Amino acid sequence: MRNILVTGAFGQIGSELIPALQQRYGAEHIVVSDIRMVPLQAQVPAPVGAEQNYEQVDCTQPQQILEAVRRHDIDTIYHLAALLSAVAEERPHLAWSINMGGLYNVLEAARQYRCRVFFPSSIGAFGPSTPRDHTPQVTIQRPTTMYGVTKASGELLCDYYAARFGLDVRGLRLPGLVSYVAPPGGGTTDYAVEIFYQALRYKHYRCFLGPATRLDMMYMPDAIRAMIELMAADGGRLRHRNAYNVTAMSISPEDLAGEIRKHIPGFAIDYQVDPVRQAIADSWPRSLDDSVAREDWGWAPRFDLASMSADMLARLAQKVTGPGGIGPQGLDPKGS
Ligand code: AKB
Repeated sequence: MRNILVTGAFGQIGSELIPALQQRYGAEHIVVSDIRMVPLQAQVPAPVGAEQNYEQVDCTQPQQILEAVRRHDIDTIYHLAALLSAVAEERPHLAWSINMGGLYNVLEAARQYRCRVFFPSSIGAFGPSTPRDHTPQVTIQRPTTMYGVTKASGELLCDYYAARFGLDVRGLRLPGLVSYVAPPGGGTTDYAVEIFYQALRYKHYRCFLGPATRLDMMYMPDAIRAMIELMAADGGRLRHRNAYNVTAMSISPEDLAGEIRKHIPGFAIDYQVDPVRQAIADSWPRSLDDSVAREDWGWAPRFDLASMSADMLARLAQKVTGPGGIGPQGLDPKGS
């Protein structure tokens, strides 16, 4: 094997993907890249080994990607650098530049150096005219957000590079991801992470989505495993490379609050709906059908709502309230 480049590595996914890749393939084979410097500007501690195998890469700059791929003898790229849905809606031009421009540059580098590529699509690649329940693998995709436009277009661009240039490009339509390691930034599903921090700190959370807003979610360990398993799968069995529906649970804020209350009696949730994020959520599926991923490469989640919540609370308890914990200072006490 040669080496693996991860772009946007200091984000929510990268912070857990990097250690998993290092463990599976050896730290010396994993090249960590982000627009942020390591480790000073990273929001989270840089993954182990990041100092050695680090490249500062702005994906909108084609030369920077080409250089990183050439210098490190890269044969696989996990392209994670992207803006999430809410921030993309605030800054649509920047979102197009980063999400589409970045992907194009990565695919071009992959074409020139014959790399395999992983592309994270999203439930955001669907829109209000998509069937919202048990959303099929192949269905209407007319997203109404800039994030969704970049994800649906990204899937098509990946398919184009696969068909036209024979590139091995694979992707997942990821649901909201819940993680205790690094916070998400600017997504519509971020409430499902914030709620755990605020439950432990204040026994109270003010949610920016309405109580019954049902969306697909997944615990990060399952998501990391899905990415690695998809990239390791026998390519001959993959019928829909860009991109596979995957999910672990379909839940609403009131479901999640009810589950947390089993561990933190007295936990209270109230609602101050953000119209922008609510409109985005209302345009997305309520539940994906991921049976094609299960058939083609054996996908199966290991965490459901109960096991995810128990694990999140146990792991976050130490981080938030334990010795050396970050505590409530500096946080919005209303949890909004
Ligand atoms: C977001 O909310 O923007 C992301 C996603 C579902 O793609 N978490």
